[in-house]
Amino acid sequence: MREIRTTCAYCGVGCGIKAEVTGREVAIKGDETHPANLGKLCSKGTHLGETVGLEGRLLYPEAGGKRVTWDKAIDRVAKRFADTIARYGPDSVAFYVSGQLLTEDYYVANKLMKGFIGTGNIDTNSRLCMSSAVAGHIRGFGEDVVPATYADFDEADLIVLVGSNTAWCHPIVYQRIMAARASRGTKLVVVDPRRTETCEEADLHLPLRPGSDVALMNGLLAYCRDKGLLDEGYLEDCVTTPDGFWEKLGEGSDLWSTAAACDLPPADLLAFYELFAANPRTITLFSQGINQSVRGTDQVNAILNVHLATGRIGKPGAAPFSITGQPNAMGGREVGGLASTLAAHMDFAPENVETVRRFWAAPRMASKPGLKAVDLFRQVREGRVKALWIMATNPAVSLPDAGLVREALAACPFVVVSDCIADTDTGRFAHVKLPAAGWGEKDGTVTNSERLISRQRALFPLAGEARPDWWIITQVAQAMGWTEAFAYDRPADIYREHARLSTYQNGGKRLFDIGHHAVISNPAYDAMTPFRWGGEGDKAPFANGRFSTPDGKARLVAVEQMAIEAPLAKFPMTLNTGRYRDQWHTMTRTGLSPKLSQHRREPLVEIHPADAVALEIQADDLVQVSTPAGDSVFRALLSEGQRRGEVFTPIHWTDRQSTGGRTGRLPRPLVDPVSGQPGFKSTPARLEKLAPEWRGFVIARDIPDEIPAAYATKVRVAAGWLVEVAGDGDPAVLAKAVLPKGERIETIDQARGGMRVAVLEDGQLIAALFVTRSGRTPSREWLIEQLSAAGMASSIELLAGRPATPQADRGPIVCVCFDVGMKTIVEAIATQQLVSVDAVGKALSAGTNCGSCRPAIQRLIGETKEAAHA
Ligand SMILES: Nc1nc2c(c(=O)[nH]1)N[C@H]1C(S)=C(S)[C@@H](COP(=O)(O)OP(=O)(O)OC[C@H]3O[C@@H](n4cnc5c(=O)[nH]c(N)nc54)[C@H](O)[C@@H]3O)O[C@H]1N2
Ligand SMILES: Nc1nc2c(c(=O)[nH]1)N[C@H]1C(S)=C(S)[C@@H](COP(=O)(O)OP(=O)(O)OC[C@H]3O[C@@H](n4cnc5c(=O)[nH]c(N)nc54)[C@H](O)[C@@H]3O)O[C@H]1N2
Ligand code: SF4
Ligand SMILES: [Mo]
Repeated sequence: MREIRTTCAYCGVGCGIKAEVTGREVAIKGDETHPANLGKLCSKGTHLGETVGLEGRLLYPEAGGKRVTWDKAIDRVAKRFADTIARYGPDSVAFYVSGQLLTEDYYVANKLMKGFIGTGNIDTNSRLCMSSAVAGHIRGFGEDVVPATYADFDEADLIVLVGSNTAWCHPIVYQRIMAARASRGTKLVVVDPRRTETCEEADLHLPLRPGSDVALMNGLLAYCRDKGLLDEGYLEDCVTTPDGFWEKLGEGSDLWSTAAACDLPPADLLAFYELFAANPRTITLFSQGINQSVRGTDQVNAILNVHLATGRIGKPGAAPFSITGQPNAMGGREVGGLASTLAAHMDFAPENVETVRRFWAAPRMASKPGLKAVDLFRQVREGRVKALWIMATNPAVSLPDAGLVREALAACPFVVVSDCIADTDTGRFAHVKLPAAGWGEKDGTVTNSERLISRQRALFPLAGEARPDWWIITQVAQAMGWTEAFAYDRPADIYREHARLSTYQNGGKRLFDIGHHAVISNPAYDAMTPFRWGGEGDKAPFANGRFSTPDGKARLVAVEQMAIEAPLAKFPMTLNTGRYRDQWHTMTRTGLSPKLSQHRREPLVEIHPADAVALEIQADDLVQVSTPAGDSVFRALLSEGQRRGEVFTPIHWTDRQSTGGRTGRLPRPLVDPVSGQPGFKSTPARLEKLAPEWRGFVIARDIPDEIPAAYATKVRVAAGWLVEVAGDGDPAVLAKAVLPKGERIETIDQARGGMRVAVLEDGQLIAALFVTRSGRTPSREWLIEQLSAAGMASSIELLAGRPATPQADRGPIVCVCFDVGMKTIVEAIATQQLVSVDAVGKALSAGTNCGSCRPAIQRLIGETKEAAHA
């Protein structure tokens, strides 16, 4: 057993992990010495060990669907890119990369495209994620700098979460906020149209009208001015205020107009403003509810304006805080991996282009920004971009209007995909597939949300013929003739060059400067402990009131609330999209974990009960969601947490897991005019109840790729798969397609038009299918257990779907670490009069390991109390 310190594969919190490695197995623990998490891990980090096997991995290069050697694959990619460039010029090729690459991978991809191929056409999925924050920071501060750290949560008196489901998407940050609240009574306000689990502990939840955040923040700023809360000295010395800024702000920013614009009770709005007035130590944390909007950059600046004007920046516990999504979104920004930035926090100003050209000794420097993601794929579809290399992202699923993206990929003459997974929606369009090293095999650095650079270290040898992304990119660069410029032997070589560029002719112009690592030795790189760039010493960036603009002053940016799109006659509702607690994006990795698949077993559309009544939709009905871009089918979940007229769907399910639940098909390709970030959170939509003739489920050790059912969504369970299905016609067609050979027992329920089949091998259940036309289907849990249970159930039990002596029904699993179900928790709360999450933890252990389910337990305590009073 070896113990290796590394960082989590998933979110931008960037938790440190202590991995105990034995062969290809790993026990995952939180690293108590890592400043980001101090030993804690959420459900996804805790269960990383379930995702490091070789199942589904791409293990060797493929060209034209056939296995080839690395030499052949690299030669093919290099030749095709070189030919395309020779015939059509550098702008005819592009890279589309990812915040899930390591900084070293990212650096060489950016260098190859912008310095050697000679075009700005390298964009990243961070365009879909952070680009409005980047653009807002540059407008306000002159540089893309996040002026906060997690330690600020410990010192703030008020934390405002805007457009962030922190409890699910940044759980360890959420736990830190909860700890601060418990110890010093920090106030918490959540601004989100939906009532998410993040609202469970909040002092105030503002369910504002989607897209009205500028009005909310401008109203707050006007309130601060009227109450004399502006920091006049700071404004004078450190901030440039455009002419007419205050006059413009005054129009329509009074409390009543703001309340109307945001569709909020004026009393709630005032309560928020008063909390803000009373607590100068304020952190405003924001995320996709702000960024993913066609007015995202303005929304970011509306937040920055408030902090700048009240001097709540550069001080302990006071800052605007754009939290990042992907593990290395920040590292990508540092190397300049966006098409709109150049390198090392430099833009395309002619003197920067010259600086970087000289540093790289670049033969062919890009002199202007390249295509941003949505435009890039448009140009691919129109045939202007003819060779595309996609690394560590799944755009066939995750870009808006995924249907159009698929057309683009299908039409593109040459598509290369580097991924660690063999069969992804995007990989299906690849002419060449390159096997990338997976999380447990990679070696390099990542930067988290708070500018902390940490090492990610390899735990295992490379799987099959998989290779690190930096190696693949530099091999192609060398094959294209740039041997010396890409002659790196190890990630440390690349890191040193990146550090040198950050300091090269910088002279204090940019805060991103890690020049002290320009000559870091290989052993020191290997042993590197987390460190932060930005402020001087322990100080926050901008603590001295100097910003990265030519005159050193920050800038207020006049932003106006844009009119919000009125509902369309054909699409009267509004679709909002986002994440589930235990799945990561397109499920290529979390989807392998049976534990993580317990939290949500299907993609659900969340609807307000009153809307559901009007549409004659009941809980668990199948519902078709249609938008101007496309449609997909989801299971209905009625939720009081939705605003009326608005629905929510999760982004995770892909064609690999389902026929329904395909959120990616629904958003339109509309983007913010400054940042180019798509407005994923707001799409006109229509809902229709579907009435398939039958519905039910299949569980099986193995499931074929194609499932002949109108609706089918699959998730991993212990020892196999669970597929929820619905369809028309004879279900025997489905049974024939999905059930394996073996000893078969079955019943047909003529009255209800049902069918129940169990398939056994040596007396052990290997598959089962339950469908019904009008009746109920049994709970899935016991049957799932029978796939791996040693004790053999009787035929009668198997066809009933439950044991002869009934077990207590635990309900859906809430605590995945200790397998504690909802019904068990509710019963304990009621019978033992448990009033706190800790009390539930003492009684049942639930919530005492990773803590991700604590907000859910809190909600159950509230609901049980309410039910008792009703
Ligand atoms: N479990 C899990 N965690 C993740 C990820 C994951 O896939 N799964 N992905 C990571 C990544 S890359 C990212 S970018 C982050 C995203 O983290 P978050 O931004 O927290 O997650 P989302 O669910 O996309 O959206 C956040 C919230 O914005 C709200 N919202 C929608 N419209 C508006 C609006 O107009 N105004 C306001 N104020 N709010 C609005 C939504 O209702 C939603 O609850 O999560 C990271 N962490
Ligand atoms: N409707 C809607 N759409 C959205 C969003 C939304 O909120 N709503 N959110 C957007 C956001 S914020 C994001 S970040 C994107 C995420 O969307 P994607 O980036 O498309 O999602 P992932 O599933 O993370 O894709 C990563 C891919 O890289 C592979 N991979 C993992 N590690 C490595 C590696 O080290 N090397 C290589 N070469 N491959 C690797 C994985 O197997 C996977 O196929 O989705 C965006 N799309
Ligand atoms: S909060 Fe969870 S997913 Fe994010 S880095 Fe930490 S353990 Fe990983
Ligand atoms: Mo993201």
